[in-house]
Amino acid sequence: MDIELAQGDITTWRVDAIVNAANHTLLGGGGVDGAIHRAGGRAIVEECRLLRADRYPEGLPTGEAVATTAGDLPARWVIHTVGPTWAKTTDKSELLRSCYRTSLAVADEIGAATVAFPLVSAGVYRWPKEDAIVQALTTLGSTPTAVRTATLVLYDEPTYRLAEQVAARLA
Ligand code: AR6
Repeated sequence: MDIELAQGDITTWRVDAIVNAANHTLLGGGGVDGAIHRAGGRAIVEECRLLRADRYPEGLPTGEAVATTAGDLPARWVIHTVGPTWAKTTDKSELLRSCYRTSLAVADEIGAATVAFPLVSAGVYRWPKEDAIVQALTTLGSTPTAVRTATLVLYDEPTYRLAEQVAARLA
């Protein structure tokens, strides 16, 4: 799989699937989740409501992923995953890596060949950006998948520059 870095608003990405840094409720929130729900329209929240009623009455567990329509977005699907919140005293990085692995597994199930990821957990959930980038790139680079291209979309310029530095160090 090719792994690319890009900067911008993931809701504008024309790929098979974009990943959403969601929360357990699947019903929207702030950050990239809010942006996806605003730009994607009612169809996403309607499908999320059905998923909550049928498959996830208690909510989507941290580290897992599930796909819905992308509604009005240029992508075909949204893959919702729930990252862990950052905690100084507990190492939750396995859950963060699980978000990338399970999102790729869902992409394989639905036949998505191109997938764009945000930097899961690195906003409202306060994961330090540099480590979030390391977890993202190392997990994407080591997960067997039929996905052809994974793009890590960094929202702002400083985070994009940081991701370039981390990628160069890991290469
Ligand atoms: N495109 C790309 N990246 C974005 C965009 C965008 N449009 N908007 C924000 N980011 P966050 P989390 C970046 O907070 O930390 C929500 O309320 C942002 O700069 O979206 O996993 C959910 O409902 C950061 O680097 O997700 C949950 O409750 C990264 O995306 C909670 O926040 C992730 O930031 C999830 O928190």
